[in-house]
Amino acid sequence: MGIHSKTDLKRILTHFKLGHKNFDITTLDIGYINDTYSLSENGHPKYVLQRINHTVFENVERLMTNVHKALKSLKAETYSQIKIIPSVKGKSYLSDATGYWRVMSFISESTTYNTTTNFEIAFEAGRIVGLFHTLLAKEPLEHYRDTIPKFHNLELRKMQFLAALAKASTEKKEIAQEAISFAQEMLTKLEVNDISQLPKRICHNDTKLNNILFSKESNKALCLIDLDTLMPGYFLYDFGDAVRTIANTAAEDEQDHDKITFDKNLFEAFIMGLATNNSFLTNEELKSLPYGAILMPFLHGIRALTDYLNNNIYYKVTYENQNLDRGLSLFHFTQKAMDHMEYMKKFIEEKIEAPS
Ligand code: GN1
Ligand code: MG
Repeated sequence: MGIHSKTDLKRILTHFKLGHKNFDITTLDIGYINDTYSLSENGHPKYVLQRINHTVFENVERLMTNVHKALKSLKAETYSQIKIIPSVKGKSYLSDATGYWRVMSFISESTTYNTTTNFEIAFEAGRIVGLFHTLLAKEPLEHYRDTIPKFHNLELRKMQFLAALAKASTEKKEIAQEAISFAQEMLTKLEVNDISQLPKRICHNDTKLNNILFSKESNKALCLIDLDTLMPGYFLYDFGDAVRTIANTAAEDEQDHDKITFDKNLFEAFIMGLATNNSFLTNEELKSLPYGAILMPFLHGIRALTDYLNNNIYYKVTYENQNLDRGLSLFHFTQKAMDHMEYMKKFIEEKIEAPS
């Protein structure tokens, strides 16, 4: 069992409106932030129990309100609905001495992929990310609150990186030398881009491939999961996060950099899937997409590097230098994406219909 005992977890479950509480509880080793458990019946997962990281998400009430609102609009024949199971007090989460907890339905016969080499999966990922945005396109932005202010803000991540660098030990700085130089070089390059004129939309803000559910049987994408960071943002964020995990067939913390790819065929399949949605992006947004494919891996890389320099205070790590490995690997992909900038621009122009 993970960091919570079975007795604790069973006790938590008594506070939720579940028909019975006799589930087999297993730890799901997913994500770097929350603690996640699967609740199964006769070997079939039925629900997901999660402890929300309250240090990262300071206002859980706000977060759950965003999720509730979005779920009301995320309804379509080809989009599976995740249900939030209320607490016996009728709330969308439970807060007690052990933290903030929620229970969600598990979509049967569904699965996730950390990476893929399957074009059908890449295509489906594009289709569902586009569908998600199409369904949320008319949401009034003012109805949603920021769950993590300035989450994908380059200036904030730069300040946090510089603060960590100023405090880091000489030894750490030496070990991370290559990553630190790359970050500094890239910051100068990226800072000149002003995206503030782009339209804001309700974004998922963590559209990595393993936050998309797929049908085990048909490979169809079913829906997006992990709506914790759902809040206003720019479409290029969701685009970039998807591309960094689809065009790259290696793990996010891959240490063998020869394995890191910018696979054009997978990228193209993703774009073709995205293009099946009616055009919902402005011309300016379409032009900004290649930048998103550079910005997002870079932002995740600099955040991982910052956490390494800070002695791993934010992300869960399974070994001491994992944040550094993630940083280096993400920077490697950033470079690959930069090398494909013109190519991405051309392919997107050709395949995604601009608004008339
Ligand atoms: C974190 O825990 P998880 O995997 O949902 C992070 C994301 C990163 C991701 C992997 C709130 O998400 O931004 O994409 O790790 N979430 C938060 O790099 O920081
Ligand atoms: Mg997440």
